[in-house]
Amino acid sequence: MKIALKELQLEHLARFAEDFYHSLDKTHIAFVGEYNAGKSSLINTLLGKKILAERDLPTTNRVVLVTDCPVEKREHLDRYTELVCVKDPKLEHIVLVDTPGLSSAIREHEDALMRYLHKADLIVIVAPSNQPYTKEIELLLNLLRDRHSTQWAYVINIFEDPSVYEEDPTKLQRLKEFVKEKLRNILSAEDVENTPIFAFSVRAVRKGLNDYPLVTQEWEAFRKFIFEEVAERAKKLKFASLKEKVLKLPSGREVLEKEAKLESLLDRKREWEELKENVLNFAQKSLKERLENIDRHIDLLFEVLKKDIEEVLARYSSPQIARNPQRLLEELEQNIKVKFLVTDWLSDVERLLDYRPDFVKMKKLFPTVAVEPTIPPNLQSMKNRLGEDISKLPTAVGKPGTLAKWLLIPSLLLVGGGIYMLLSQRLEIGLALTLLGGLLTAFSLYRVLGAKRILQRRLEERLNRLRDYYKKLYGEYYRERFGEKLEKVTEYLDTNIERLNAQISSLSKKLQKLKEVREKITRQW
Ligand SMILES: Nc1nc2c(ncn2[C@@H]2O[C@H](COP(=O)(O)OP(=O)(O)O)[C@@H](O)[C@H]2O)c(=O)[nH]1
Ligand SMILES: [Mg+2]
Repeated sequence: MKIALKELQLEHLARFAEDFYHSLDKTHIAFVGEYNAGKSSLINTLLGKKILAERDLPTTNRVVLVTDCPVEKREHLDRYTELVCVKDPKLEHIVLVDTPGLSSAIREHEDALMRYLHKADLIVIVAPSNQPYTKEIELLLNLLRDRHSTQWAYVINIFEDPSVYEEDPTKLQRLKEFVKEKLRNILSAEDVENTPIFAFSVRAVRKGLNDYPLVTQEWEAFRKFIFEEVAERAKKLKFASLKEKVLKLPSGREVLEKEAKLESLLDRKREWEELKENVLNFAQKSLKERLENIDRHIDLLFEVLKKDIEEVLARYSSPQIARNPQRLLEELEQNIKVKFLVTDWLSDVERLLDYRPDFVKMKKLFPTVAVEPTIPPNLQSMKNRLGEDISKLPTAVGKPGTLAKWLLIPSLLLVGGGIYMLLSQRLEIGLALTLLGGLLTAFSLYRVLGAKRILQRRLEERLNRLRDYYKKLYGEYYRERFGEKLEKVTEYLDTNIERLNAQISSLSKKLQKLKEVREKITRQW
């Protein structure tokens, strides 16, 4: 084909075809399964070389493509994909694909793995014998079962001692039958028939197979399946599809298809951008509402508190307060305790500072947005602080009139003394003492009689200060926590938009190239 194109002097097209030849047209065999199922070990064993890290961290969310290329190398194709080139003729027409653990991937559909699996031609599910079928595997099957081009295979990696199976071969059969039964629940009867199931132990294979004839048989069948059956089919397919592509090119169908794809990518990008805008608007609105709600709540709380204090105060007169302030203060304290520490007021505050309902609502409104409703920190301590401050309130205002009360008798004595002096004709001293005594008496009386007013004013001032303080404190606390959480959401949205942008730009470039080639062909033909 290449030579034929060269003869036609279609250099461009020849190079273009070569690109296809080396990448797109290979058959991709993806190995998927839970973390630690033995996927990487299995690929290494198939190739007889330690190419992939075994016991890799479950967090490495990367797809690794292993295939044969002219030059041995390792390179990152993008953030999520690594290409390992080895010289191995067995891989001329196939790519073996190692994937991270399933559990983390399925949670985020747009994840690297899920994107990848949509283009895999054969998916080999690898599961350990002690857990041969999991919810994640079921989800995966469900997600991809309608893709008619996907073929499945199943490997049960025997982790326990394989001699158990050698002694009782029906055990192996039962293990396979169990998996087959599960597959029947999801795949069509035909697909299940076309899904070969193998059970062997990667570790036993590595140790040397002489001791385990049954498991050996299984392993050999699997090797043949991959390197003969699938690879052979891949070879035929590649030539067929290359031919098809080259023939399609002049007809312009390729261009049209790519243009349609580009259009749909642009649509999706617009959708995500719109989603981001809506999410941010919603967040802004609910934050505003919540802050107002916090203000209102605190106002109300202090309003009730004020009324309560007034009610208690009404039962006391100023002289009573000056004589025994302790009694009033204790009653106030008792009252506050009952009102606020026993009733639900403080839990209301705790609920008010919790942003989860806002994010639950967000998730309901925009199901595509990934938010985990975790509990915001410090809720308990924020609530306790208020409780403490309020219960300390009565003791913090002091005891007005107490000092004046003690001053009253000495000042009256002073007046008495002064009058006595006056009567004894000691006019100057007498007058001075009477005046001083009179002034002190008036002052003390004023203080004693004003005790209630002073107390009331101090309580009110303190209440207002506390109220404003807590409005500010809670407002800031909520704004900050909410902001942190929202940032995670925006990050998620931005990543998706960026990903689409990258796809769009790469597709546009391809399209451009395709158009150039097409133009050249039409000119030369
Ligand atoms: N006992 C036993 N251990 C195995 C077997 N296959 C793999 N392992 C071990 O299981 C661990 C996880 O293997 P790995 O290939 O990294 O799993 P992956 O996370 O699916 O890629 C490694 O320590 C392997 O040596 C097996 O057949 N039997
Ligand atoms: Mg691995």
